[in-house]
Amino acid sequence: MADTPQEIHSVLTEARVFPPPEAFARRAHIRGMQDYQRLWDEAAKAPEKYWGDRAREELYWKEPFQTVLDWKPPHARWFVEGRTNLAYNCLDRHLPALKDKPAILFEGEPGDRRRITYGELSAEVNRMANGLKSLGVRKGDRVGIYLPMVPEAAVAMLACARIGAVHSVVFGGFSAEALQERMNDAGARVLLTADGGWRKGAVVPLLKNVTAALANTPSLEKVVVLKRTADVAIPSGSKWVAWDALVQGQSDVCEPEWVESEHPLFILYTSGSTGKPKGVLHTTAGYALGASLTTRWVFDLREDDVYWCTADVGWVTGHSYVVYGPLMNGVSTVMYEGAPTHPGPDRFWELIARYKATILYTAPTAIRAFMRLGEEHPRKHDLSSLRLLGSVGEPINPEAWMWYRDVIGGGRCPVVDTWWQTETGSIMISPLPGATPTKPGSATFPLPGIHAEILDRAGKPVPRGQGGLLFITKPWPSMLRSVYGDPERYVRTYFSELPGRYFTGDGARTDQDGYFWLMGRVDDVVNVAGHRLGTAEVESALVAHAKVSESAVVGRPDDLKGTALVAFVTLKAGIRPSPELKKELAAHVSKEIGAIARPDEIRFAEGLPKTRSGKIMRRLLRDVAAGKQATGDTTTLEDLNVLAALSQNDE
Ligand code: 7RM
Repeated sequence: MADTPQEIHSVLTEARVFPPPEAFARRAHIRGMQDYQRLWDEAAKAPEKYWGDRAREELYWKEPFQTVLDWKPPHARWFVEGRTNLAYNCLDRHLPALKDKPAILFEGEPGDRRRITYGELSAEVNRMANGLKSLGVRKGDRVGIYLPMVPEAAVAMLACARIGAVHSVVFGGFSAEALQERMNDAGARVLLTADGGWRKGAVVPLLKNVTAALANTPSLEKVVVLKRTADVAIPSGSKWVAWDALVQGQSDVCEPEWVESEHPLFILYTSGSTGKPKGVLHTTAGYALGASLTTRWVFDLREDDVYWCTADVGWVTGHSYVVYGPLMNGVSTVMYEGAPTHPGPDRFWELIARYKATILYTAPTAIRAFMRLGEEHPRKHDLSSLRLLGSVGEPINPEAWMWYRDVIGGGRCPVVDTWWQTETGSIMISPLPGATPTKPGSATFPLPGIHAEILDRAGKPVPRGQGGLLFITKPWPSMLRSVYGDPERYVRTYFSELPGRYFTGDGARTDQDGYFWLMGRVDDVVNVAGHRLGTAEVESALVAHAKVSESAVVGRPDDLKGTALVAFVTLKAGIRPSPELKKELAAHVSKEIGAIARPDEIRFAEGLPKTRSGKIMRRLLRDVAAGKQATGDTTTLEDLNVLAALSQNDE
């Protein structure tokens, strides 16, 4: 947690504005700022009417709800007494109209392809739901999912939702220990996994990790194994079940479990900066409403869209925007198993051309990696099917935003920079592409019904232009309900900064036009000679330099200034590190932002330590910069070697 309640100085200036293309706006769900404003005002004036109306329109209800919201801060219950089922909302209600429409367009890393229609997906889900029941899984039981990005991951999630079981997806890149910890915390009875998955031409040894984890997972009764890489055999023993054998012979009819709105839907673990991961708990109806509505509005979905969100189902983005949001809206969603640059640097662009994807939703870290590889790769492919681009996961620096818009979007596609969190369940702050004039690097405005406020530690709104802490001050349907098994941690982590108001952990500011600019985690704020700087802005200035690919800026204790700025920089392909270049970069930051932001030290690095979902782990870099051994949780770190290399680098 940042220490002092002073203002955070904002140093980023970005003046470009891109209004929605007229032709786009004309056909959009929300067509202008007036429409947006009207919805926002309506929601603010009568929130329960607003959310109640949306919930009735958006979802199929087996039993109508009686109360829209029961809010006893910080505990919310939404759509009380209603009953629904999320799998039914994703599948059954679209049949028979969409029976033959592709629900999932799958491509494996080795190049294998499957086109799965709504009818087929529905049958698969029902067979697995019956299979789970045959293993004794009942409503409320926890089921672990540890799978590669294959359609069966979606089948597994939907099958759980169908029978009221609570899924907990663990990203396939996590280790045996991480899996074990999560299965034990959730008390999972069954684990759905695979022998392996494909990544960068190699097998991810899922089954090996599961076997190791099983040494200490007392709650797990059964492990169901999908054959994907076929490089290892399923062990023998009564715990082990072959996926095919489980679903074969099961009926493709399975009556949905009509669960109450607040029935738990899933647990998803998210790492805190210290200590054990938090099991973020989401419940059924509120989450479903958030995912469905934001997918349609933010991506301005049309029936014929081919929508591709590149996130893994192991992250919340994969839950809300690969599986549940698109399927509730009846569109075709692309699912790709492997690495973005395998077998070549143009794999993504080849996929877009092949599937004629109309919407691409990916992360700044991927965009910066593509920038580094060069324009020639996307230029080789026909990307003219694209009509909308989205970004999520980190602040996107204006440089990357412009590149995304120009090179990938051909200058014609709106870019939506979407801010949200595992805890928020669905997108909170984002442009509506037919309405909002965008500014490169700004997530623009909160969606209707979302009360995002930038406050100081005393709860006082900070003036425009000044940085502060981002809070959500009113409950929203897709908010987390608890930290699984640790309700006290829920209150402490999210509602103790200012009681009754949800603290995001992020810093932000608004500009003179009221646009929101996210400034990264509050822990990533540094105090240099009395100025609190959001490191994201210094990074943004560095990345704007033609030779820089990526950067991470952290503070190091300094006797004189209190904190000195240390910048870790990776260079674009072909650029050689040199002492002159360090000077050039330091001068560049001074010029762009001012002398207070001039890095005291610049370190060139081959790579930066990132989480497996691509977020830079500045916490670890702070230790490296201070010459310390990295401390705290490193289980989410993508590549330990990167950290080792950084610690040695002291030229
Ligand atoms: C969806 C997701 C949440 C944290 C969040 C922010 C950062 C995400 C943006 C962003 C700036 C964005 N869930 N973040 N999106 N920062 N602009 N558009 O990423 O739980 O894994 O992470 O990610 O710090 O608090 S998450």
